[in-house]
Amino acid sequence: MYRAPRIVDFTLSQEQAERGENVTVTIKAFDSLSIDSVGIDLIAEGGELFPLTDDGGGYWSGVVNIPETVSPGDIYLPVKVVDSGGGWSILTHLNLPSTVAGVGGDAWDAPTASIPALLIENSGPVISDFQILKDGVQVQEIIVPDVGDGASTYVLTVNATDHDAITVVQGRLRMLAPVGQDTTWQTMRDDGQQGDEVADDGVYSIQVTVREGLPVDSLVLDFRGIDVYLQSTSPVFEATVELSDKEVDPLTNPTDALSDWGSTVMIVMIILGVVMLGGGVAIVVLMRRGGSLDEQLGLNNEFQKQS
Ligand SMILES: [Ca+2]
Ligand SMILES: [Ca+2]
Repeated sequence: MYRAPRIVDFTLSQEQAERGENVTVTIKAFDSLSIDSVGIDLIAEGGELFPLTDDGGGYWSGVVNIPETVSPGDIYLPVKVVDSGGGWSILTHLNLPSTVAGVGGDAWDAPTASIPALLIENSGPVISDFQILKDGVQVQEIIVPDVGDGASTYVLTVNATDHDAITVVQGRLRMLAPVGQDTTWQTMRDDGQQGDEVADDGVYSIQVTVREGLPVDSLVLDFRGIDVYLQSTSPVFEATVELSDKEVDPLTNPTDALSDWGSTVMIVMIILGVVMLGGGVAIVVLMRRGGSLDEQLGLNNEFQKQS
């Protein structure tokens, strides 16, 4: 009588795993014929068939890489057992020993049990790479407009990734939020609209209006994402923003300096040039009059009188 292959023992190296993680599986297979191969078949889960190697004594073991496509929660790793007669089974249950027929027996009293489940862990979206953009160009700080100059607009962006679909990405924007919403989570967008440069690229953006005369301060903004299983980024991602009343610093931002400060730099250079030219003329005159340059300049007159 032909009997399908079955498994009588199944152990996992761990009870839970992240997607992308490796888990070691050891199985004892049983068949009335010899067993050709044993593998963990995750093709239906969007993964592949992970072959196990024959350790002898009916045991087979190997490493399974948990596919990114698996949903979080408890899963059973399906075991594919192929025997030398070409029969095969995909199993998620164990045949427990029978008091009548022993291990692997098919007797009326042989109970079955589920193999141990593996808990696929879920975490909230990973937030990274906070950026401040002004007119599409990355900047290091936010300049608060002087009173009377009107508000100015910046775009804040973060990158968000998750194994699962992301439902929403939000920022808690303190003084940069609309009035009265300092601690409200504001929804960011990834639809290519209103300051978001590229739709669906995982870079989430939000436009902020910087009101004139805001206090110059350092702000800690919070960002989080929530995935389709309602798992939230924990702890929240913090980004520090400097609010400044300084104009563009020509040393740290040479491109802006050329456009915004070109005329000022030119005036400074002209003044410097005049001073240096004047200095040069004075030194020539002093040297012609003879004597030590220090003496002529009056630098050590006091010292000479004492000696
Ligand atoms: Ca997730
Ligand atoms: Ca985007």
